[in-house]
Amino acid sequence: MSTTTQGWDEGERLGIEEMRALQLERLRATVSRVYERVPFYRRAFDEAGVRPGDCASLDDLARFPFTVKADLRENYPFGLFAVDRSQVRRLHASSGTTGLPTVVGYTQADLAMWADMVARSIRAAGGRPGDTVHVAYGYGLFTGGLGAHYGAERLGCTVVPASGGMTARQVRLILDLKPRIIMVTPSYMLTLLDEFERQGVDPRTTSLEVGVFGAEPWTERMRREIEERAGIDAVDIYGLSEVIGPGVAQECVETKDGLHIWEDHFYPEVVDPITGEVLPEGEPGELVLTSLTKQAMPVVRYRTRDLTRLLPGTARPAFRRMEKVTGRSDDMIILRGVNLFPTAVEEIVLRTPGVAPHFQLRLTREGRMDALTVRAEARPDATTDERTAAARAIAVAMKDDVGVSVAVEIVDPETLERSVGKIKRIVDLRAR
Ligand code: DLL
Repeated sequence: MSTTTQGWDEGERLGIEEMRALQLERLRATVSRVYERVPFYRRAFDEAGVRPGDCASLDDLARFPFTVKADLRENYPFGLFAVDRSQVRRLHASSGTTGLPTVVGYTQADLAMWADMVARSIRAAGGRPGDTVHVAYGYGLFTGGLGAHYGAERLGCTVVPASGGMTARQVRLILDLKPRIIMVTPSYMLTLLDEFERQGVDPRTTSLEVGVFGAEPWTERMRREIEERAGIDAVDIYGLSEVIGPGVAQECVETKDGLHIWEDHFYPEVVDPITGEVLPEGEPGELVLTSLTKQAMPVVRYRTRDLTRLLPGTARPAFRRMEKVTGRSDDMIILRGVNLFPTAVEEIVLRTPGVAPHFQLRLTREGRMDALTVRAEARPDATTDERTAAARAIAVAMKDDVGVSVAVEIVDPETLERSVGKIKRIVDLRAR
């Protein structure tokens, strides 16, 4: 099977026809590989009545069954691996929001491909060899820190492996080591900006020029806030541990128009989240990804639950784009008939003075009615009056813009539960 030790810029030279041919070759190798080596896939393909040989065109992929997160859990920890354990060089795990973690593995070649894709991503974000990159994604089982780290090194950058937390120290490191690029969750970037301001430093005056933000959904409004307050270009990076980690798709700094999917390694489809039917380009639905070159843990038609749509390539014409992720299909709340995504609440919280854009949605049931409480963190300097006004403003906007009546609680800064820098957006207490 082909790997990418040739380099991160390899696939960027392909035209669309060459890309499709390469994808088909790699896809066929992948479905054969998993059928031969992973009992889970053999069973799933047999049950669906498909054989690797049935994959004669890229469209034939639609005949193959989906893989879902529960399949990883049921085969915990190593059941989906396609190589001998001795070939596995690294494990990562995602805590997930419920139950068992999911474990993913990488061979040496997988790690090289991953570093290539993150290097390509940083380059598309405007990074260059010789730049210093401050990595504030968490290091550890989460793929963010180490994924960003090896990609930046692969591109030829100097890495500051800051990891998450210790906000005051992060600010000190940025001021002293003068990185040009920061890689961090967008919500933690806002915390860093608050800290700069608390220390009396105008964040616009630092050495930072580019932020590569991902691991959680964020909006155009959040981009504007970060770009204005930090005086940087803010671009989006997407990925998930089941597929590789960060570096599946990246927004290009010159266009900022959605994320180019690195299709020479990750084949995208968008499907109807309910029927599973493949949707045409441009239609919104759930992103499904198939790895094309992974060895240790290939995935075929993995249902990401992330909602987006596919668009033609722009800055990198051979790679289709995915629109900024608007939410997850399992994050959608239906509250008294109104479909609601956390990103809609984010828009409101962001424009409300006195609160930080750190919020959580708590669903409860009162009698037979579902009730939603928006809990948002106050800004560190907000007065009691400002907190009261913010609560009122959020409730009014939720009613006027989204169409639902909610309760609002303004909580103290840094009090909402966080895991690897991501706030758990939805706490659903209805079933209890
Ligand atoms: O969050 C990998 C990553 C690290 C991506 C650093 C980007 C930067 P997981 O912990 O497995 O992996 O979580 C994957 O996070 O299915 C999305 O729901 C969400 N997500 C990741 N990137 C974005 C993004 C990492 N740019 C899950 N926009 C995914 C929206 C994102 N959601």
